[in-house]
Amino acid sequence: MDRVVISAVLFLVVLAYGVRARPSRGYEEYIWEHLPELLDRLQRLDYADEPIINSLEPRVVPHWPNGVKVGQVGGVAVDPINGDVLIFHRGEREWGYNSFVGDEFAPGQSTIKNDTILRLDRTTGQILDSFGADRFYMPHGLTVDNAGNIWVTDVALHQVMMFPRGSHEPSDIVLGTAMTPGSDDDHFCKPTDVAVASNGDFFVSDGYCNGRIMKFSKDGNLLKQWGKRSTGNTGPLSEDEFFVPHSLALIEARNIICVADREHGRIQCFSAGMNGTEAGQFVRSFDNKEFGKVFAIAYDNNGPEEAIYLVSGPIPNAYLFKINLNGQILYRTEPPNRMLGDNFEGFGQPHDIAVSHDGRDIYTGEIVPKRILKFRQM
Ligand SMILES: [Ca+2]
Repeated sequence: MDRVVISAVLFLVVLAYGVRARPSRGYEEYIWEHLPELLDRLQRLDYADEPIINSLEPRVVPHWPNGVKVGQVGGVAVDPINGDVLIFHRGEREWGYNSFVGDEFAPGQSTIKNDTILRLDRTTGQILDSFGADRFYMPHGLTVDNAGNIWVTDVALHQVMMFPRGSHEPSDIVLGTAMTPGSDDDHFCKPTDVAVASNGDFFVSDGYCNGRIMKFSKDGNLLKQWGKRSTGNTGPLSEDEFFVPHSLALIEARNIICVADREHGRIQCFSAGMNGTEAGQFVRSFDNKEFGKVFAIAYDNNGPEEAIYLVSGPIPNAYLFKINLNGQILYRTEPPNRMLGDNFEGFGQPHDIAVSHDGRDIYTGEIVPKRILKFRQM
């Protein structure tokens, strides 16, 4: 930045000298006449040293979704069929210290009375549909598969549910046992997210208290599971040791399932086991101290190179990152809250992230503040 300032000052000195050398002409006249070339020079003079990628940082779309009130946002996803934005939020419920007793949801709490699943118009932000009242206790992950079915996880129910496209009632495939945490084949413990392959096979990250990834057939039969809960040791981590596997991103073309290993602050990727290969083989890790905790990830193959978006947090290390598959950070950004009318800067606690199918728009859902943001990439 210093270089930029020094160069700009030098440029102005040269400019002033040039103006003095033409006493018969006014300063403004000279500027206007030469403005295009001056601007061009100014740009080429300094900014080559600045990371060009900065110009690609996304901008928050103000006033989207205008007037839509949400509670803590657990999940956000984009409907691949029409680009609608789906939200899974907690209404009046908040996840606090007394929400759970051990792994179990604290007794005496009712279902959330609000509609917890919202379908928003990607352009206007209008609510197009809403449902999911009086069913959930602590909404967490939300995923829309290629057929438009909506998958959710509830960490109080310890269950995974699927709502067929257009339906407000879940399908017969309800996995896990309601209100009963566990670590065997029929139980989850605060499951966090779902990823669905185009053949219907799906993955579940399980979860806050189990450190495992489970792969199911489209009929809900368990095909494979791997991973172990973090031991909390400070020694070297094994590749399949998770400390809150919190979000999934399936890169189907590469036969990879990536896991946001939240508390370890890393992304662990494994073979997805498509086309008869074995699932759960470690492939690679994205690990960078700059990430902090990795809350959620999303994959995008629209740009000149494939990318993974992630949201980190909580404050003061809450950012939206874009990285490429070499692990390079392409940008790190945060919302300009003053512009949005909030009284603090940046993210509070971003919880999920989704990207539109054309790669132009990024959506984030936050716990603090309770909001969803739309970012548009330039
Ligand atoms: Ca999601």
